[in-house]
Amino acid sequence: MGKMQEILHAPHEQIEEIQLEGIKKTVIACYENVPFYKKSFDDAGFDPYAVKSLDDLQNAPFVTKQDLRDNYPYGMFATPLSEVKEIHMSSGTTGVATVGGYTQHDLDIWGECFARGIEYANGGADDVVHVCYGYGLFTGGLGAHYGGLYSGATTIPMSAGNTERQIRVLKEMGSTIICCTPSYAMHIADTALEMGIDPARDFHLRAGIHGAEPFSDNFRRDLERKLNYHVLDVYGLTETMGPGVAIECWEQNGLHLAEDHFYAEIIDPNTGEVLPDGEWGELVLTTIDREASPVVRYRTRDITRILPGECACGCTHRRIDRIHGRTDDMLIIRGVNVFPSQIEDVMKTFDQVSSWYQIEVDTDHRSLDMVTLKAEVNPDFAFDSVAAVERLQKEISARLKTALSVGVKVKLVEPKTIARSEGKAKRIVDLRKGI
Ligand code: ADP
Ligand code: K
Ligand code: ZN
Repeated sequence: MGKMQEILHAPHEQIEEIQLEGIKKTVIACYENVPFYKKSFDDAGFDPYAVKSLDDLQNAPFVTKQDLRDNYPYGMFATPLSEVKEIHMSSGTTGVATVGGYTQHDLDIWGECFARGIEYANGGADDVVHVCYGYGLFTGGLGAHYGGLYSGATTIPMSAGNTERQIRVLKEMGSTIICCTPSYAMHIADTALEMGIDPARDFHLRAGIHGAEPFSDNFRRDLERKLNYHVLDVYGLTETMGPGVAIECWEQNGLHLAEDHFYAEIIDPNTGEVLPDGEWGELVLTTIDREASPVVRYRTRDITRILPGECACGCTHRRIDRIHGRTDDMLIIRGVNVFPSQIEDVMKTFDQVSSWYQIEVDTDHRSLDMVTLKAEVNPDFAFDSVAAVERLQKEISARLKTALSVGVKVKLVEPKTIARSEGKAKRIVDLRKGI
């Protein structure tokens, strides 16, 4: 059994030992090298030298994205710059970027973690890994790249963009595994079809390792049908490393955390209380062996749960459910909490609409919140019948009202009218003042 197989199948007690040893070192390294942690541990009365069990970590204070921003650029680094090999920054979806540093060891771990996705796809040296996440500060491109190298695969550093060229390379080089955002994979598939290339037949893909943004099961099935491959969801964030913190195995039944590198807790986002397995809440991560940018109890703002029980694949690392949305994506519409995923769940019950949509929030003349869902119809929907369009709009709107308790105006648009993205899709446009 290879080294990776060994760690993926290690008894959970052994993983917990690795976690405890790593966490003890991490909290001390943070305390001794990062003034922010020294102050925050002292203020909270948390003694990093007194950690004796994993539960003791619950006494440590949380760290937030704002804390990382406040310490921009190097304030959170626990190693001198002379040991830092690479820098990445978050894509800044929700504001000022945050910075992560990587020592050689951190880069090695990153490759190893992402390569687990390739391992779950039963991949290795014989695979051609086509990476079309953007290369650069965004962690997607290089994270997948290091994963490809680690697994021994032939790695093609395409980066995002120039979609027609992506399609030629996918076809001609016989790429077997593609890594990019799910929305970009869909755009590649649709563009290929327009070019008269059938990706299900003309590409040679076996698996897609797609993440960096949420996508519905319906979207996944669409992708799998169009590209004739298996989609594995990969999760990660710049603040703890990048893609590879958790990845789905072939079972597609939750994402296995890389538990020997990350310790996960689920908390109630309002009270901070740690929740039992199975309950939905905010994911909190502690790095176990990150050197340059360790985090202790980082609040990811991502909503998920720990899936209880064991996975049929035999991997012993616990699984998180697919990310339900992020607490900062949650829209508060006239006082009601709404997640884009809830809207998506309703949309996927209608065959006539595609997976491309945008949610626009604005205020009306009385300063009340107003939500408009722009959704593309499928190409075979007869857009020329005004009556049919209006009927469908009303139907979707009524279904949304029941599901969300919020009125949503539905505006159906022609196929291909919502902007396609090469990276993360922009699903929400909030035009309200002061937001
Ligand atoms: P930013 O916060 O600027 O988007 P990152 O590029 O680091 O910064 O993105 C990390 C975030 O992307 C995560 O916190 C999560 O919200 C989202 N994300 C990453 N992978 C997934 C995934 N597989 N499913 C859903 N959301 C994801
Ligand atoms: K350096
Ligand atoms: Zn599994």
